[in-house]
Amino acid sequence: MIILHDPDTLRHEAAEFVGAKLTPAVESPDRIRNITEALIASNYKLLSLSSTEEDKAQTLEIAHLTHDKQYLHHVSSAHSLWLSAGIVGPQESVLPECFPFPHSVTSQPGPRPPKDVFARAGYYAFDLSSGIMQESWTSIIASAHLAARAVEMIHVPHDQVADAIGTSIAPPGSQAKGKTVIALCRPPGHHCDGRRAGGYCYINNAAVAVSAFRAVQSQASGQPVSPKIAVLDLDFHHGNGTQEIFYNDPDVLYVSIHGEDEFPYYTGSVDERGGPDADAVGKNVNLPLRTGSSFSEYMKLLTEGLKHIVKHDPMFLVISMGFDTFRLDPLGNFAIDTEDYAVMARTVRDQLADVPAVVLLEGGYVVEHLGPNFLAFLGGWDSGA
Ligand code: OKP
Ligand code: ZN
Repeated sequence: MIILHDPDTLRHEAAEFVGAKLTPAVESPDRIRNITEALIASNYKLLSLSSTEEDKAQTLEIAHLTHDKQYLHHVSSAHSLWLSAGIVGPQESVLPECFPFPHSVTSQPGPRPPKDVFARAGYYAFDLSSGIMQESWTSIIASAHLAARAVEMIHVPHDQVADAIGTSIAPPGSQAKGKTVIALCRPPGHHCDGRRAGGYCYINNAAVAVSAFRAVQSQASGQPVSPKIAVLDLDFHHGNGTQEIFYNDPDVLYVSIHGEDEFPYYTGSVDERGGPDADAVGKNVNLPLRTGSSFSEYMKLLTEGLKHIVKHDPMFLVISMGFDTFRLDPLGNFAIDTEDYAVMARTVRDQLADVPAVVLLEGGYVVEHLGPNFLAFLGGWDSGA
């Protein structure tokens, strides 16, 4: 098992609106610090990467496969625009002023983004928890790069991994069955739908992993191929962005277990099943769970979700792993404890032991419990079949 980290993911420190107050975002760099400290203390080997300009350019290219070009340009440039206009300071965040009116018969946001810099902040976001400060883009692209690199690592013999850092993709035959690479992504990705930031997400890292896997497989085959892939979203919140990006894609099964009627509020119901193409219907599986649910209730849904994934027979698995399902999380409300993450991980691994997997960090907001919860997950994963 390889665990990837990039110190650049710690640079982003945005503000968000909570009720009437502008405060430091709950999604903080201390989250990653707590995990890396716990990993080092437990003698896990962390691969600390730092992306080159070429890595960043390649990552952006992969992100463009599922994200609007002008959207990404906005995320990367909005802060410097606002800074030179004197609207924000370096540490202050670009945040929306006005959102498009999605159901109005008279307003037509249309495909063309507005010229006004304030209007654009609203056009390219769906909430007030995805501020952009001076160093946000550095972390956003580093986070997406970790997802892409995790996929490349799947294809590299793990005993040669030290040599592999910085080298290109290994030949396809070297892909061992069921390898796992874990990426300490930050900011998270699953709420970003390709043209809107939201819920602390700016680039959908799971979508980047899917695109990267397709690229590697296509390169290996010498022609575009579309292998079957599954995304299992275990964050407390529904991954509306990942759902939207792959909604009509029959090759990508999206399965999510999440808090019912919780953020992002307007998605995540069982009747969102994929489509409209007939072969994509059934390739989106939402498993909402009531407030206060216990781990045994959670496990029933996990078992059901895993059945769908096994039936899909994926060649590759992406896990959007959030630890905000933890009992003390300020943004979640399930009754899940540290040791349960070992059971959760082992259960997934037992069903899908032969499928290469990347695990991408999404949420989880009780900083001092993140390390222990992460370690429990890794322990369970390693003990699986
Ligand atoms: C992101 B992920 C804070 C409101 C925060 C956004 C929640 C984003 C969750 N009082 N609203 O799925 O962990
Ligand atoms: Zn979450």
